[in-house]
Amino acid sequence: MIKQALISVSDKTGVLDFARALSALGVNILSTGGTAKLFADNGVPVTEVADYTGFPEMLDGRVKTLHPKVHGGILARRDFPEHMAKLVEHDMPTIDMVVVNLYPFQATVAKDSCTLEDAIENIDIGGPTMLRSAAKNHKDVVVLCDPSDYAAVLAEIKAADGAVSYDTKFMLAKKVYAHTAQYDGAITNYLTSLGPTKEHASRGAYPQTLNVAFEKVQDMRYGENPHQSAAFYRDLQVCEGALGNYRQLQGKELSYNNIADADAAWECVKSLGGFEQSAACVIVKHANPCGVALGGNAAEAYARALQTDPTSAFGGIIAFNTELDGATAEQIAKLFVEVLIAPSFSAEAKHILSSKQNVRMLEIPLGQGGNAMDYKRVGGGLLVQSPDAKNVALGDLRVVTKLQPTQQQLQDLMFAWRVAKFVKSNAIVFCGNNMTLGVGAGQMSRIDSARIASIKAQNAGLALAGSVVASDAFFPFRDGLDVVVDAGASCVIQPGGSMRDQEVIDAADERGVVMLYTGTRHFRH
Ligand code: 93A
Repeated sequence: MIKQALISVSDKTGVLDFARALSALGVNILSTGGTAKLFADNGVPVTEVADYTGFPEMLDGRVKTLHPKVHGGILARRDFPEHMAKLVEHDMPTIDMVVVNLYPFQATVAKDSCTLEDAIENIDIGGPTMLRSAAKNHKDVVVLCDPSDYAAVLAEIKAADGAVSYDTKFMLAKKVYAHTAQYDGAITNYLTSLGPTKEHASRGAYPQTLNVAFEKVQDMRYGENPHQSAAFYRDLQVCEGALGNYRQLQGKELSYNNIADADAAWECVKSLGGFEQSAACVIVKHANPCGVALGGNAAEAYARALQTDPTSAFGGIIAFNTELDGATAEQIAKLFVEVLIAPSFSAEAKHILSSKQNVRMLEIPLGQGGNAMDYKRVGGGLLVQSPDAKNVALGDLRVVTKLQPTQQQLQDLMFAWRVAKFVKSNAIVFCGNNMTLGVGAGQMSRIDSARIASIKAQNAGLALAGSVVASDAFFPFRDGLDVVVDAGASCVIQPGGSMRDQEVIDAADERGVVMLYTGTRHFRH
């Protein structure tokens, strides 16, 4: 039975209605300054914690709820007679519900103007202490740290005549420890990213101790291979357009490899904005694009992407940057596909694909932004880097040959370069007319990637004469360039930066092709 609740929140979303409902159920409400004022101003009966404890809020609010009468009321074991006797002896009624959310530390340090003083003042002490007390005693205390739980808990209280089930209380307690751990993690990340003294405080450095928090989305049947176990965790700070925000509309359970491949396809297709043709389609197999194309609409983009490597596309993952419509769905339904990804699926597409119940359909908003950090696990450690978010612009390109590119070549070069960024190194990507013609991926030597890309184009019956080609890193020797020119390329884009750049430029001039430097490399491992 909940007789008394302590409510102290920085984020006041939904709290007034919640308190009003609790009060109507006869619950006595205790609150700190700002929260108490909100309730009093809106006619919800409330007792200030300061009046309750007989101790004023002091030290600019640093000490508000840190009082035995608060923590005794929360922590006393209701099934221990000695505990309950102590409460009576010291006039400490039980506190049966704690509703707290914390000073906005993460939002404060995210601001560029944040000083160390600002950050420190936003380290909440009393709030986490109450949350941890209540969560420890969750058998008898309901603890809420997330406004999105108010409605369900209220419904349960109403349905069960003032009681909340053990399962709910346990779930809420687990949530609290995850929350306070994350909060302390954010404080540690911030403080240990600063220099050794306040004077040396610098922003943006990688913290000495890195705390990252992810929440589980699902367990998986198995990992990369059937003998490995696996689960998918979502970044707690997931940005809108990231894979972690997927909504599965139909299909079998996602596997570990599905998610890894879906991420590669989605990141690639998202980067294909800003071209004359606005629809883009990316087909991925084993984390590499095996067909990428632009089109006037989704169906055209798909048909062209499929041409690059129809053999590899079998069992692939297909992503679109535009709504997947009925006409496209009809074409896709002819192929064996593992996963389809799009910002939306038309009603007709959903209907057509419902006959292929195994196909996993993921809807993801086409939002901006990306991961703040890239992580890569290595034996006994973690590599952390900023993501490869750089998109080379036309103005960044430098022509290094005597021959100049045409407008059409420039457009194709930009497209090829965007795609090459998502192909595992060494990446060689032949393109023409806004579609991939041959993709060489993941070889240990660049010349082998070049040979493979040209063989793949040949296998697909796609001519490379007059094509453009992108190389994700420089050609160390002229031999790689000779291979792509022999295959038919007339225009080459690469970062430059080799000791033998001049040898490669001379070779390009000798072979009568155009070559441009991006000045940016896109290794992907
Ligand atoms: O400064 S504190 O660390 N000291 C406290 O004793 C304390 N008690 C509650 N911060 C404290 N709180 C926090 O105040 C809560 O976690 C909540 O975020 C905030 C609510 O303050 P108000 O009701 O005045 O808006």
